[in-house]
This record gives sequence, structure tokens and C-alpha cells, in this order.
Amino acid sequence: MAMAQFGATPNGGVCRLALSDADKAARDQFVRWCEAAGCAITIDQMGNIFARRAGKRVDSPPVMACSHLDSVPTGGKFDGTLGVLAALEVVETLNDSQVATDAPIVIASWTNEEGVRFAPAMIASGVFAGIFDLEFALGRVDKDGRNIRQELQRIGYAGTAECQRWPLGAVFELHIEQGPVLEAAGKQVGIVTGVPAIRWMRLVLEGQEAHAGSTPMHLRRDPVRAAVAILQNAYDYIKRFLPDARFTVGNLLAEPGVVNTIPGKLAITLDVRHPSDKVVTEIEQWWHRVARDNGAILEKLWVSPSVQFSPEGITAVEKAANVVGASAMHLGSGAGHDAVHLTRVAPTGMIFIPCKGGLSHNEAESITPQDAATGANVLLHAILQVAQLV
Ligand code: HGY
Ligand code: MN
Ligand code: MN
Repeated sequence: MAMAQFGATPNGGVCRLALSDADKAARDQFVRWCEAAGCAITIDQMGNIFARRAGKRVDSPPVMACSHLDSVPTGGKFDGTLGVLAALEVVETLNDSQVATDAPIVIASWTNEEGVRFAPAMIASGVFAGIFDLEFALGRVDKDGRNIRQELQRIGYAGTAECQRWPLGAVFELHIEQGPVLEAAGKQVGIVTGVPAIRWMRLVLEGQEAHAGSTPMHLRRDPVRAAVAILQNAYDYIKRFLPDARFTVGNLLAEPGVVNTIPGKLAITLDVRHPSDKVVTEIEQWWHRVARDNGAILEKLWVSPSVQFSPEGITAVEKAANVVGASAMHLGSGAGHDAVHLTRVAPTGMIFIPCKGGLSHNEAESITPQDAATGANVLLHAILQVAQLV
């Protein structure tokens, strides 16, 4: 709740866009709390924050608990933040209990998980895992043309540590489910099995700017009119891939965007998801045909392949849920997470707790303290299984 003051919105949510002043304030607070808990702080070239609690055996690869502090513009208090602060809570609990682990424990807060200011999402955990090139990532710009490199320098998080993978015993991420499944099933914990394939694209329809009053309807090249038919077809088309497909138009931008000028340009963002890479590729091909048939441009903003977490990661979470005595179920994630990239470099497990009404990316996002504690306890015991080698 204290972290939610950074970027707090009047409706009780947070707007903490990556590398904004609010993100900086949250980062600074997080670093202060970690230092107070005795952690050593490292910042890497992508501004990722690592807080390390020493282990008895310096040669053991650390166990990581991670998530993100950045949010979408009308985000909730818990998306990402829960996982970062629960990891800190684990460290503080071990400190209070004077428990020394064999392996070090590292808390990681990844830069720009959301990808809404700088596309694509999860870009910094992607550089760490070797999915994205550092220069590509540092050069990504926001709508005002500012890039990640400049913004990291501006907020004082342009770290010098190499942003690249290092040995990890295991990685765990606690996150709210952001969907309705756990709440409907009355389960306290989700043992996450995987994350769907995700494609972000932008369809750009060209028209001709002209006067809204003096241009007869049959003499117009109106991209909005073309978009109406396209979107109707798109919502019909996606039905054949239900119940697992997801299709979202998050932003429609008409330019010049004024009431009395027929738009010369209409840009439509497309977020397509499905557990099967093949299906998402088929849907993407459909959009390429739509672009071709309408003389439009289809930009590809992000390709994230479908991911299944490793049996080791899933089993570690299952065992931890048993130790805690939490009611649990396996489920797939609808949202993308940094764990998607980390599972490529270490055994990775994700833990979900319910959120009210399954609502997220909404200022009303909420969880109960009991669920937060259960999730943190499962995170603690998942970490201990790996960090406590004996
Ligand atoms: O888009 C996602 O799934 C995540 O919230 N970045
Ligand atoms: Mn998240
Ligand atoms: Mn999110």
C-alpha cells in the first residue's frame, strides 16, 4: 500500500509508466527498503534492480524471486508490485528468523515489463535472457521519441553491470492471476503451467484528409469506414479459436484526430494471444491478408512464443503450496510475465493468487491481505526448497 503512493491515481490505482518519475520514486523506495534489509544492490545496463541476500555458500548459484514495478496507465496496486515486495518480505522474514540459506537469494525488479510506453513488453528481462539485443532495447522509443537509454540516464538507473544472464539455481515469480479462474474455483494459489503465445501488431490504414462538410460521402477515402468492416470481420474470425483465443484492440488513433477533418490515417493496435503458436501465426497471416486487401500497413511490434514452465519449476511451487497447506490448482496464465524469458535461463516457477473479480489493468484491482500472505509464504517455501541445499 505504501508503494502504491508512487504514481497514485485519484481512483485508487497507479500510473507508473516505465522510467517515469513515478517509476523512479518507486525504484528509489524499493532500493531503500532492500538496503535496510541488508541486501547488496546492483543495477544493470537496462536498469534492472537486483537486491542480493548473501548465502552461506558463495559458490552456489542464487535463487531469484522477481517481478516488476512499472504499470499500465490505469493500473492497479498489485500487478508486478506484489511479486517484488513479497520477495522483499521473504528476505525480511528470513532475517527476522535468523535463517541463513546455503544459496544467496536475489530479488529482481525488471524494467519495462508492461511494454506500454516502450514496446515490446518484458524487454529488460528479455535482454537478460538473451532474447533481445541490448542496443535494440536501449533504442526503443516512446510516443514522444524519448528512448530507454535517455530515460534510464534521466532517472539515474543507467547501471553499469552487464545486462546478461548469470547462473541461477531457480527463479520464482509471485503475481496476481489477473483473471477469474482461482476466485471462481475458490483456490488460494495457482500453480502456473505456462503463458500463451502473444503477438502485438499495428494496422495502419491510409485515407485522405479532407473537409468533413464539403466532401460528399462517395468522394471520400475514409479509413474509419474501412476499419468498421475489418473489425467486424476480426471479431467474427476470432470466434473459431475460442475459448482460448484473446483479441484486443487497445488503441485506435485517427490523425489528425479532429472533429471536422476526415482522418488521413487510422492506426489500430492488435493484441492476439493463444496457447498455440500455430494458431497465433494463422491469425497473424489473416491480418497480413487484411492489410494487403485494404492497401494497409501491418507493423509487427512483438512476438512472444508460447511458453510451458519446466516440471522442476512447477513441482517446486506444488511442494511449497503443500508445505503451506494452501488449496491450489494448475492453470495457464493469460498475461505475459518476465518469467516467460527467465524460464529459458533457469528452472522457473510462477505462483498466482486471486484478485477480486479477476480484474487487472484496472484501478480497482484488489487482493486480500490473507491471499497476499499465502502467496508470499508459498514463495518463501519455494525459494527455501532450492536455496536450502541441505
Ligand atoms: O501484456 C501483458 O500480458 C503484460 O501485462 N505485460
Ligand atoms: Mn504484471
Ligand atoms: Mn500488467
